[in-house]
Amino acid sequence: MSETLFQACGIARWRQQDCWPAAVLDGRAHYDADVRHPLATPIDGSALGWLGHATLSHTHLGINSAHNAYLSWRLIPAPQRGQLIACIAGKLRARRAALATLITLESGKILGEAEGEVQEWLDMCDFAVGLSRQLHGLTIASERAEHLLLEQWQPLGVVAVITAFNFPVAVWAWNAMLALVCGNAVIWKPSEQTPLCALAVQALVSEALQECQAPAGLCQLVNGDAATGGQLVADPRVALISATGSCAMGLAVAQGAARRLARTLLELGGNNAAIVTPSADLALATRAIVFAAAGTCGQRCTTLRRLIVHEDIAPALLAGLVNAYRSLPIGDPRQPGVLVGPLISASARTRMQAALAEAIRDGGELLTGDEQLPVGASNGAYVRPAIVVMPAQTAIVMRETFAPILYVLRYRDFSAAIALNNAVSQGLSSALFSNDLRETGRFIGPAGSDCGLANVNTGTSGAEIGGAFGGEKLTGGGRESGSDAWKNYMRRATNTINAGTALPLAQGLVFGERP
Ligand code: UN1
Repeated sequence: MSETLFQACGIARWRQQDCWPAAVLDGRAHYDADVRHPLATPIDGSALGWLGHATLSHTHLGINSAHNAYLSWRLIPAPQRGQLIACIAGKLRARRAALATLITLESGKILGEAEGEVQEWLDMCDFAVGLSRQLHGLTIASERAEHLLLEQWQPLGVVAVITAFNFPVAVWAWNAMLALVCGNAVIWKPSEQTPLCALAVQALVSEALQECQAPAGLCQLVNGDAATGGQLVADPRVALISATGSCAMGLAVAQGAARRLARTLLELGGNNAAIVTPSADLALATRAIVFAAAGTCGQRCTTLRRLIVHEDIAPALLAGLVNAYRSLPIGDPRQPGVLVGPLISASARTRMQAALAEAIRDGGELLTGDEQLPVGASNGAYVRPAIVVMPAQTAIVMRETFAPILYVLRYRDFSAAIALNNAVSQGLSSALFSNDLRETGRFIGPAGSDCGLANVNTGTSGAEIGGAFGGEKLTGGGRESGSDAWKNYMRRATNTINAGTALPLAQGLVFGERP
């Protein structure tokens, strides 16, 4: 097993008789001898040990201790809280190569993309440290003499973070770096498919907490399942549930949270489209489409799934794309030069094949992508990314299949292209390839793309952390990472302060004696 890697990531000490912890609470590992499931790398199916399962009492203890940590952490001035993030960033810089290798081993994404994911955490650290001196409210002109009207942002409480396998580190970092700097504690339920990345993150953060003499309970980790998520959602001490994953999971979280009117921050499925118009730079569009549709083996929430191309340029664009797809280096994601690694599991490959079969039944023409690829003698779920030309936007096109399938739709009129873009129930990301100012204006205008991300001449995936990230409709409406997403992790208090000796009432109200 990858002993040296586990040591470099600070997690080797946590493995007991081939079993990884069910939870890490207050920096200490907890095990569950009764329930455990096997872990394997998607690269070739080789074993990575066993994972314990967080019990009800692990999660209960984790929330309790996180809540206690929050009670003291909220009193620490925000710029000092920022110093904890700076310390985390320092440790991460020293461990970046090891962590990227672990991300590749556990999620199957290529090393370059895993390095990008670590960079995304570092970027979030920079952003959060800067933010620690800028958690600003407003002063508002009061209608009353000698009165001050203020808005302040206060820490919220315990933030539960639920993440998916495809970004096993970065999406936690979006949430945790902001939550901590805003004065909160975090309890994390990572994907059951990528617990080792979560343990490596936890090991690093535990060291930083100790070094900065911050409460050990500020970051808790529970390796559980949907029931664990349900427990986090139901617990009244959890102030915010931030969840990333499928629309079905998000609906369950939202319904559970609604029962106690808890706050949610949801980043769910996408069914992202790119429109390519006759004025587009086709060479640039082709490169962007290949990265967005085939990168990460089609397993980003921002992956390009629908290509809406003007019928006059469709033959030229598709010829270039098919060429590029046929020469995509697919294989072991650790090898330099490889651009497409395996799908996360054999069942993901089965779902991809079922979607392709349905598309073909609907009259789709498969241009590339019907082979299963044996890579060496391995057990990985390697596939060639698929392109399917569809006669219409049928049910399968409207659904998100978490695999590299690009459905092609042709259009004649630009309004029809925008209508196709907006016709799906998700609203995460979208792109326009055009050199026409009027088309661009319409696409990013009020009657244009209805998505949270609307890009021009760049693909649907690979957002920077500086902007707010998230989408509309079944994508859940949440906004994470940059811009003012930090406000999700704080509560707003409006303060009216009377600095005078009279008691004027708002709206000029007279109650009893005249002033
Ligand atoms: C995700 O797939 O859940 O914009 C997040 C991107 C990445 C984040 C993706 N920065 O593709």
